[in-house]
Amino acid sequence: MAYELILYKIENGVAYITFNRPKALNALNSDLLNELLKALDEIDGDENIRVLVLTGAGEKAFVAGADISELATFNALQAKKFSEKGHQVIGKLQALSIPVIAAVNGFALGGGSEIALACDFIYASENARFGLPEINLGLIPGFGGTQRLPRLVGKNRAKEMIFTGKMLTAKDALEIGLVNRVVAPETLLEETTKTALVMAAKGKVSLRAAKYAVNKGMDVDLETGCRIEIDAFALTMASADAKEGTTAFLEKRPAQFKGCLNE
Ligand code: CO8
Repeated sequence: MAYELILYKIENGVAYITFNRPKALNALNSDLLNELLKALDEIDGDENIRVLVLTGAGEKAFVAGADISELATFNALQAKKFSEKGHQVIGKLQALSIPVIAAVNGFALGGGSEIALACDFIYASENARFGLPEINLGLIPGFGGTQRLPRLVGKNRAKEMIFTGKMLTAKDALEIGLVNRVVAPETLLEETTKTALVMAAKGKVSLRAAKYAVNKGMDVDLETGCRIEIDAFALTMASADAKEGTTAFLEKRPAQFKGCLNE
């Protein structure tokens, strides 16, 4: 499918989705959400893609939230449908079996922060700003922010952000563990790609099993989480990559994982 509101490319096993409405600071309207869902379906069905990177076009924004000009026209039922659509797309993003990095290059507000929160981790440029400003519009976050933010940064920090609508700088976001790294704007994609390529060269089964174990384990008690890890570990032992990885170690050579870039 041809995309108009996102840019989509694949390089060296890494897929890149760029939100591409820079004049509206990449705000999310229904058409953009539909395109994003399509692209995620494509990625889900392509076994050669190892990692996904999300970023925003232009220098000002990752995504400045849901498109307020569209939002303002909704009645409660339309708002419910739009929120459900957002949850569907962002749920799909979180459920991808491959690692996903958000490369946040400017404003990540409202739905933009909520997309970043559904990624496996976030790299931010020094000019990144994070916030859930819906309270300033007489609303609350509607794409998962009230749920994912407290799970990542803790209940009280999340409440402060949601109740005040204040934006965090990249430095603040790093301090509370919302982002993993802060880099100069001009190096953001390069640094993100470096990490993406490190992951892309790992065993496919083990990478997926690791993501599955962490994500599933976070939503259950420790004992159940450990059972999930045991089963996922056993699955990796059955893979050709485990055989290759352990053999390569014993033979004192780099592992050549099947289906990986270094194959
Ligand atoms: N929607 C639509 N247009 C936007 C948005 C947005 N979220 N953000 C910016 N724009 C547009 C502006 O209207 C402006 O357009 P124009 O040039 O035609 O006037 C252009 O982008 C540039 O913006 P500014 O001139 O405002 O740029 P500034 O640098 O002065 O300010 C800000 C940048 C601070 C980011 C400012 O634009 C802003 O506050 N934007 C709104 C941020 C916001 O409130 N986001 C949350 C939206 S609500 C949401 O995300 C809820 C998600 C769940 C929804 C569930 C629905 C049911």
